Amino acid sequence: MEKTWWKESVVYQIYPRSFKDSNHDGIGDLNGVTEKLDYLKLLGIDVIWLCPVYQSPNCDNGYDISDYHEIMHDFGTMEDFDRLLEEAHSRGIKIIMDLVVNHTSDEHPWFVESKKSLDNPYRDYYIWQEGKDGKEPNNWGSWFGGSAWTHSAETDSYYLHIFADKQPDLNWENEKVRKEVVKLMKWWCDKGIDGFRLDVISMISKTKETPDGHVMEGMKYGDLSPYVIHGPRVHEYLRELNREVFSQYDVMTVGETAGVTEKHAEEYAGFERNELNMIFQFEHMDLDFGEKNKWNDQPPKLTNLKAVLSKWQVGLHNKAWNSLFWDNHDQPRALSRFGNDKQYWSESAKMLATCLHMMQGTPYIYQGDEIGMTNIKFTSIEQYRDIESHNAYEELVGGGLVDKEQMLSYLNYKSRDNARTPMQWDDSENAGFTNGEPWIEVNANYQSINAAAQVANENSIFAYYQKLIRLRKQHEIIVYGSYELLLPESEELFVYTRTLNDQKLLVMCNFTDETVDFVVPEELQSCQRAIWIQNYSDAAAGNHISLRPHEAIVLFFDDVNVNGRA
Ligand code: TEU
Ligand code: CA
Repeated sequence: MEKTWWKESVVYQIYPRSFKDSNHDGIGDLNGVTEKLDYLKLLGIDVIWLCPVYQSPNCDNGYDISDYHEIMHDFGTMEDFDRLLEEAHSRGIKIIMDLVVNHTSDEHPWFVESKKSLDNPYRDYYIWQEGKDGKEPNNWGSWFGGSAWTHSAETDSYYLHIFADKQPDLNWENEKVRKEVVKLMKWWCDKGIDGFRLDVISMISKTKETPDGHVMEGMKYGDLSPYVIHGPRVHEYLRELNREVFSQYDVMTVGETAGVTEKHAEEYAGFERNELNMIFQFEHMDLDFGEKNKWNDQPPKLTNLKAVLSKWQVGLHNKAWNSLFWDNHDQPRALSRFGNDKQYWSESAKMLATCLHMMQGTPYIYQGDEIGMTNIKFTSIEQYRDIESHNAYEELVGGGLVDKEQMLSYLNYKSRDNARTPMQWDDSENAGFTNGEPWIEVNANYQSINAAAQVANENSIFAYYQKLIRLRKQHEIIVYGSYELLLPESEELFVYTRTLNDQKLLVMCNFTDETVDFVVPEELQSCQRAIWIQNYSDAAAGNHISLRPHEAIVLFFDDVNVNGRA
């Protein structure tokens, strides 16, 4: 397998609005990120994924861009950005930009022009259709609630928006749109950035036909996914971007591709495809979907979680590259979702990190996970800021489909705002995030859960992450070794091996609050071994191991004859 820097990197995702507020207006900003670069250096990460910082009216916190060449006022100026990039580079940290080119803001000048008249030069930059019998062109529902079509009075027609009505979809069929995207991408690359995280890039090509979508029972709108995901020309477009931009610079690209299977992944990110370096798949995030799509409050079964992640590990080996993540700015906190964020707070944070970081792929750490941040318990919809949460509440509670209490329980478990509460830096007021009024409430647990306490403690979750990152840098087996799942039927343990030449890693993770016994596979029992990392202070070294609640142990075996016995 070809060795590349992005395969060997650890990425840290920053949601700038919630990271660090340098001027105390309650909103995190670029200077705040610059201030914390030394913290990130200490953690040991290689790359920052910076969520959108472009000018935006913020209907969706920056995922609605109104100017691709300006920095959002809340976040600072282009000079601040340039300084951040320079300061990051001087510490050996790269920055990849989150870029949203499936849609723009409705306040982007292209859309302002486009909606004016049928013969405006920008008309075909977006996707317009005539209404049907005075109503929307079809029954498609937007992913953020309501119809996916919004009426525009100027021309008495409708524009498509997969997301909010303030996020009109660009028309990639139009060559001019593609040229604009190439141009703006090159502009950022010429500035010296190190790559892109491409927002919903699997949706840029739509089918020509736009029939009604399937309506799930009890729902009002039809499913548009079959017509907008992995559309007929998506790979042609990506190869064009690769030819014109990505291949011209030393950049990494990761595509956000909802709805991918491993087969799709090979198409988007296969080593020989010249499209993207890697993609985000969401199968493990979607396992707890219920009758109301993502709105649910029941965690998935461990066997299902293991089956999905293992399928991706094995499926992409030697063909494409995995992105490893437990959460991001669109997901609840991993520790609250897959671990025990109370009784085994520290153990399960470390266990989850072990389980992820020992797999094959590029690990992504979402801000705050390295200090054990948890979901927030809001008791009223007013405390939420997220447009998706508000729209869902209105649709499900307002529509009489779910009662209030139930919906709050769903939101407590699943809302995106769980990941968007301010980063907890120390135990001072507002967790050291701001001296002003934070744009969203700080989690009340900041007095015990914060970066200062973590950095000061050599047994902290933070210290554990440092060690995981160091191990990855020291041992190729973690990056390049092949993967095999053991005990697929266990609802308690997640155990797998990694193999490179005659070396093996045995990764053992207990996902429960109980002690669970495990026997080291026979072919390894008499091999020389070393404990690489463990989340209890004393791990058992024998062949019969009692894994304590949320215990994780990684054993390394050398001189293993991979075909059989040692
Ligand atoms: O997310 C796309 C996406 O798939 C989301 O709808 C996701 O399923 C949802 O947020 C899960 O709750 C990207 C960005 O990551 C997200 O923040 C944006 O809101 C969205 O695109 C629109 O740009
Ligand atoms: Ca600020």
